[in-house]
Amino acid sequence: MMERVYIGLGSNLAEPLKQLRGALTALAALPQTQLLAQSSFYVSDPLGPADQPRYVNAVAALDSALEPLVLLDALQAIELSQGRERKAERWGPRTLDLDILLFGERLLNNARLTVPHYHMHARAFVLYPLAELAPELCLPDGRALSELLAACPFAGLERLPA
Ligand code: A4P
Ligand code: MG
Repeated sequence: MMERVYIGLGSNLAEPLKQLRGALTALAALPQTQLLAQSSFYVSDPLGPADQPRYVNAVAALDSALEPLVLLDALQAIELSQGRERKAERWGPRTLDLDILLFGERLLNNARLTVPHYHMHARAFVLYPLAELAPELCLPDGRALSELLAACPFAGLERLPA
């Protein structure tokens, strides 16, 4: 069964736009998966340690028949293939971060995967690109994306022209 999946993409090292374009190409090539749409690219200051470059973020919509942990493995393989190093520092700089924001209507909470992504509700660099793809979206808990947006200022985000 195909389920609608939203992926958050982020990068702040090694030419972030190039990293995100490479990641989108890799997402489009995943087995049992279709890349349906991608948002614009958005630039913002880093959340977390301030001594790192600004981020570029985007959101992609997929239809996938992969199981969530199989998809997570595939996303982590893409991160590694694009030079991601996992460091101890929380929220440190990275060439590529791929987060599963939503996986159909599923609520997942195991050692490797929390879905919906734990901080998506309050992050402008997730909510605004997501709204480009699915303005009418509701989260599994019933909250409307429009409601979350109303509580999350656009200030600080810069949408790059297509
Ligand atoms: N994991 C659990 N749930 C998920 C999920 N829904 N999707 C686990 C993906 N992975 C999930 O991730 C650590 C572990 O989370 C994985 O092994 C997986 O099993 P990671 O990518 O190694 O670590 P991380 O990304 O550094 O940690 P975290 O807490 O996910 O960081 P965030 O929340 O992704 O924040 N500022 C701006 N402006 N833009 C950004 O994109 N990103 C971060 C990273 C910090 N500041 C930022 C941005
Ligand atoms: Mg991550």
